Amino acid sequence: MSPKDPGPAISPRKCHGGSVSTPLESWVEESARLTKPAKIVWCDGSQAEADRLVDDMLRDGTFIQLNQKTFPNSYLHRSNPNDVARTEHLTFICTRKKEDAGPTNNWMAPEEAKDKVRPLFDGAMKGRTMYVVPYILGPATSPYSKVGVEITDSAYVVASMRVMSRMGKAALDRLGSSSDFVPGLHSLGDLDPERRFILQFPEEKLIWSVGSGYGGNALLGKKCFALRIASWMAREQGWMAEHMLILGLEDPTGKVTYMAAAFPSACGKTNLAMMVSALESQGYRVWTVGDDIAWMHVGSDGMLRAINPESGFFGVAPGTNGKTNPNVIKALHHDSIFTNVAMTESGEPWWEGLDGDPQESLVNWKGEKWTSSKGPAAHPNSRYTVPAKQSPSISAHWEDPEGVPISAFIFGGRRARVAPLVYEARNWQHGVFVGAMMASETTAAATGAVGVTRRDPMAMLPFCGYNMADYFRHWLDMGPKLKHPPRVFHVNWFRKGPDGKLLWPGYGENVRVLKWMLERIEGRADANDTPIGYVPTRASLTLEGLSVSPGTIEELLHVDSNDWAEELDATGKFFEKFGKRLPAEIRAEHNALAERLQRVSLTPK
Ligand code: SAT
Ligand code: MN
Repeated sequence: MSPKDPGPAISPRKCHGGSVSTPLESWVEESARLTKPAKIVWCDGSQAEADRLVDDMLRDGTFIQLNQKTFPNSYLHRSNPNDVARTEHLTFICTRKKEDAGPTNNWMAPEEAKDKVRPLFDGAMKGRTMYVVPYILGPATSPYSKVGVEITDSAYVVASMRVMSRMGKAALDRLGSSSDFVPGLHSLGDLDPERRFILQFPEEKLIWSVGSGYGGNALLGKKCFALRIASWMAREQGWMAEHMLILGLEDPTGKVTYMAAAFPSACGKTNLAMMVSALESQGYRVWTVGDDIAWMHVGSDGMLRAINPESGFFGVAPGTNGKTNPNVIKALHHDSIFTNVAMTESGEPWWEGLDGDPQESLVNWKGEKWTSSKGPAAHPNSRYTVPAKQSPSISAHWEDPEGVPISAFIFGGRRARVAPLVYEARNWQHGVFVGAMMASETTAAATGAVGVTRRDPMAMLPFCGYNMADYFRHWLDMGPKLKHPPRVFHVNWFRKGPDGKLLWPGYGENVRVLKWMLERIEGRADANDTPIGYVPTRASLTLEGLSVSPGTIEELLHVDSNDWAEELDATGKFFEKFGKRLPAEIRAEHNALAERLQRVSLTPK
């Protein structure tokens, strides 16, 4: 360190009296030696601290004030235009053995990864503030919650972590002088994609992220910890960390049945979790527990118990409006952060699909005066960040320490063809296979081509912190540990007709499908036994008040043997990647489906 650069004053915090450093203090010290910040701030999560951060960010342009009458305490952040989505090709699982990361993850050996990326952290925080952000994933009093600490030089990340997790003093209190936390070192670096790396070290439960300030790359509690590191922990410890929303479906008697649903990023998890039910007048309501991630343990009652590790929603803005998600529209009118949306003349956030046509007076997501030649005004992956408790749909049980009991798993994705509106798996093992063969068309949530169908088992392809063959094994093993394993369903809201139009209206009408699931769970709804599983009979669906023709319903429920034979082929090729590590049960289910399809195609019509 040069004489001009005395380095930061360490240990501004004396919470444990003695002079021996806690593991947290040692790690902060070590990180400061590497990144050489001008100053270190330990975040306590208080309102005063948040206000100071906002002032700083308004001053340096990181935050732009929105209309404080209609959007009090809400701000717009514009990320670097080269840094607007997760970068899966720059995301690595760093395990000692390559096979432990598996064929679907990018891999680097831990020491090689550190040698490569350490120089990018060296001096990266010179002249910047290093924030130490302690956070709890999960309700503060839950035995299932876990502590993480993110070190970052981005004030936007701090403000976002304050919404998305229980950040600050509560986390330090829970941690005490223990070493039981997941450290995550983050620096914006120079934001050059050539020098951007998102590294997970699951064996030592460590995260390094450099070169991106965006969402899942930078809010390390989210995908890096709550999914990649946690999925590894969950297998070690016998629980599940899944890319799932959690909702409660209330029936006319007031009974609430909880369901968890895995869809890939930007496929409608937030909207489903926060749905205003089209059957509300019949007594069916949806309550939100979580919109993105579920941590689930075997409860003492033999049910799978789910907590939401997060405390906010980081949702896709485009397409969100008073019809598609009225609850979030109500929630985001205060204390919210908007990222890469457009802004109206009166300083309100705007995005495609909000309402009306874009006005010429808009400023687009890059801060330029918008014209139609400039493409969408809001980036397709622009986001709102909203505290969960602000949603009118938030469940009274969303912070229950024991979690809510899960009665159904729902898998789904965007499929223009093949997958029917809904079907139910035959049993747990078949359900795991249904999840394992999931596929979806890619979205703007990650960089790369949009609309390409890819296999995305359990919507975990970008988030599983270990070999997916072992992940399937873990899933198979979890079922028998449960007295009441969740029933497994698959949905597809995105099936299209020959004219290319969506067949199903979606959004609030999706409650009709949830109601069918509930009635299956209760043994009351009919289904046809098809090669792929149980598909509703037309009569078993509640369709009153819906203007969808009987022909369209038939199309929605149709199981086409040829399409499925192709699907089976594609799945088979995907499974081949895992070689001998693929559990025999998955192979057996694959063969059984092939046989059932064969039988149907041989049956005279
Ligand atoms: O940017 S995030 O990874 O948090 C959003 C998503 O892709 O689900
Ligand atoms: Mn997600």
